[in-house]
Amino acid sequence: MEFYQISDSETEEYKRILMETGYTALREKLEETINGWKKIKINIAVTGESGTGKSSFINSIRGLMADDPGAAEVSAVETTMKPKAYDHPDNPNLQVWDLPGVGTSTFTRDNYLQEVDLSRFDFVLLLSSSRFKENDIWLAKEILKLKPNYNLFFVRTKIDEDLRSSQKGRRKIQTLKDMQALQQTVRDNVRINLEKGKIFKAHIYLVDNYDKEAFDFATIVSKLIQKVSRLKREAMIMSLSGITNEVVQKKLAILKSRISMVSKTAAVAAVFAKSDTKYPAEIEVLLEECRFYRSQLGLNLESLQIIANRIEIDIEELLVKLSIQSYIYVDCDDKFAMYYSGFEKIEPNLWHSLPLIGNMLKVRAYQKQCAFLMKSFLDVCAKETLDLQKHMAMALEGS
Ligand SMILES: Nc1nc2c(ncn2[C@@H]2O[C@H](COP(=O)(O)OP(=O)(O)O)[C@@H](O)[C@H]2O)c(=O)[nH]1
Ligand SMILES: [Mg+2]
Repeated sequence: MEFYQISDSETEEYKRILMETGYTALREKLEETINGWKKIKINIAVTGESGTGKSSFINSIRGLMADDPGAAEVSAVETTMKPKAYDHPDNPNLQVWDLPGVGTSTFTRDNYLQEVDLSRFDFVLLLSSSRFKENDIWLAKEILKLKPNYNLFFVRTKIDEDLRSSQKGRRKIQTLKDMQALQQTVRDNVRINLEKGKIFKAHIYLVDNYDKEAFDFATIVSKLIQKVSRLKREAMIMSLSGITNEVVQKKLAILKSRISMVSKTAAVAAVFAKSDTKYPAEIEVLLEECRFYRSQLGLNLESLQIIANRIEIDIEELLVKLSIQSYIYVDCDDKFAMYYSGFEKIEPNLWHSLPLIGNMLKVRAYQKQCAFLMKSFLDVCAKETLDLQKHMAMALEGS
């Protein structure tokens, strides 16, 4: 990842902002540059007949399980009577909409398009747990009439059940090859089913809503990231929880790319801002960024608690078992200041003899020091996230 050193003119500009409008203004400038994605709205619609797995899919893509707080209600009976938006917990601008299918009592072909207004969605995911029905095909065609290359995905859910039932009534254990052949058959059937309805070149995905690493779940996530406009891509990645390994890797790359920018601000603060706490002025900027890593990678205590609940162990035990440290360093100013002192290399006395060029060099030296701290902390978080994912996968497999 490229690291951009602060230029003299940037230093001057930052310093001017700091002197003229204060530290808050400098922080706001940084905020605008690195958190612009938070203002970007992304809307994903999930539709299909009742019982096809809409609520389950929505929970999975939000990184939740049905009994987590804020999860969509999963039930064998129809619960979706009107469109309902689910916010992402960390980013209310990513909304996943649970839309009733066409043909329910309140949503008929006559009023569906007016009630739902498809133009506000970046994606429509049409779910079915068997063949796509006449109403589904009608809706798909209306969508494609509106915009021929609309991001419309056909999602065939409950593929795990197809595989399970194919095993029933047979003595021979189905091999991996048998399973793959069966998936291909389902995929072909969906394609034929859609072609009969005059829908060609459809994007078809097979999923088990309860296993995100199996079948095409990860591919859907990957396609969502790919197909969203370039402007929205970063927002999309940052708004998804680390639900698949690919999302985690993409998040790490984005977090790393912020280091140059954040370290510039921190360095200018270190040299020119007066701190109103007992800690150096750069601490505030660094701590906020490190806390952001933690929440982005699901290492805050609330997220860890959810994982501990899922795999049914005590959170304390989980922390010890995986030797998770990140939450300690960024727990409070005090602990973070201690952590930061481990990175302090700059000798204040050295600069007194060079008051003029001294400041520019000093800003650069601080920038390096701050960048090194963020890089190190991000490495710690990356390792912990991967350990946690592995541990969770193993624990859930064993259960
Ligand atoms: N085996 C399996 N069951 C699923 C899957 N998706 C949903 N279900 C189950 O199907 C039922 C209906 O799911 P729900 O998400 O409430 O569907 P909705 O009515 O479309 O919102 C529930 O009992 C779910 O547990 C899946 O991919 N595989
Ligand atoms: Mg539902």
